[in-house]
Amino acid sequence: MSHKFKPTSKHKFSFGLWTVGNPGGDPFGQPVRKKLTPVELVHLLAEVGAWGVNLHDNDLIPINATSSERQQIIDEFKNALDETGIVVPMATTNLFSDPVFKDGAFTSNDSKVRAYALQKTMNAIDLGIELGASMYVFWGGREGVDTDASKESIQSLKRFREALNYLCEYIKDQDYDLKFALEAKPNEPRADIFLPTTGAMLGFIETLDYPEMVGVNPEVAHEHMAGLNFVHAVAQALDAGKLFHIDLNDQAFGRYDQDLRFGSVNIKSAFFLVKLLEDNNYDGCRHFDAHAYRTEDYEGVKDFARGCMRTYLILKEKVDRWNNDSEIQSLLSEINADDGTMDQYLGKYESNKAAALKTQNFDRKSLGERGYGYERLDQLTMELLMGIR
Ligand code: GCO
Ligand code: MN
Ligand code: MN
Repeated sequence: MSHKFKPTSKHKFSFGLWTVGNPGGDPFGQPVRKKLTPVELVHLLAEVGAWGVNLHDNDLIPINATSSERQQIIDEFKNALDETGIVVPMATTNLFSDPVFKDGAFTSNDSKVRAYALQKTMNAIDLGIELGASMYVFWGGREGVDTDASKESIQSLKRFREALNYLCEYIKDQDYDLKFALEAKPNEPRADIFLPTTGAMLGFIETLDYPEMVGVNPEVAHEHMAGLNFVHAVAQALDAGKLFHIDLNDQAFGRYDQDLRFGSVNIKSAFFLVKLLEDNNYDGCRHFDAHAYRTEDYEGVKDFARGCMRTYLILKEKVDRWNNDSEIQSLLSEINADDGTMDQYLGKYESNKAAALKTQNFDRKSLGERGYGYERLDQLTMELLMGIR
């Protein structure tokens, strides 16, 4: 592999323990890879050149571990971090695997489950802080329904809001330097998950007590599962100053949750995503929430992880090329040509502006006849992506 696309710490490439550690089980078949320990996974990530490792509480510490087992696991894990230089930028809670969460966690109809979910999350936040995390992700995997008979949806939103407000207060109380990132997904494992898209999360955040502490963690696959344009979802988050974290992977539209290697399905949308992030100087983690094909052994898992980062860096180079391609850029200036005559009408509303605009005559017919040149622009983009520009 050429040196040119070598990941470095400045790229902030991270993987979850659950991603490279995914042993390849699926609803139809057994795991196909032996489970590696968190320490082994940290070494694997260091070997492929990653910068960070993210984790759910139970990726590191089994749900039934005793406190002395817990401490030993943490000590060994911290040693591996020190040895490799790998950091823990993000942590999260597993609120979906154990049967206790089969009806959700913060939105469960059982108040004991809701209280347990808060307790488990506070403990997992403490763990994240101990490991150095500054971002905390909330993915409400089971915060939803299989039938609307089961939960009243406004009440569910209230419960979810109450839990997040509670946990924001906890962060303030403990004086932790930690932000929350909410991750939307439309379905799987529930038939319907509440707040199914990044846009829905952005609206919800504004209803919280401390909206400044909370942003989003959009995931490619999740927006694609909803049939939406991921680039637009991320743009809205950036525009709102709410892109706190991002889950990169890939996903064919209309399929089950695939978690494929970044850029392996929709190359053009991956390109425009990287362009959006890089052009806007996104400086958060670039987290790959994906896993290797079930056909792979651990050499294949390393190929998968290297591939995610390499594709990102190749696309970043393509973005530079696109931004400096004289034909593309001159076409863009033609498309956006502006003689300034409309400045008197556009921009912020003023009543005299509006009055003047109402008297302006527009040649609607010729405006409607204009060609925008997007076929040529897109073909140039595709040729650049296909490697001949
Ligand atoms: C999924 C989700 C998860 C979350 C993870 C971190 O589809 O299973 O993407 O992988 O990102 O639980 O919160
Ligand atoms: Mn996912
Ligand atoms: Mn995710």
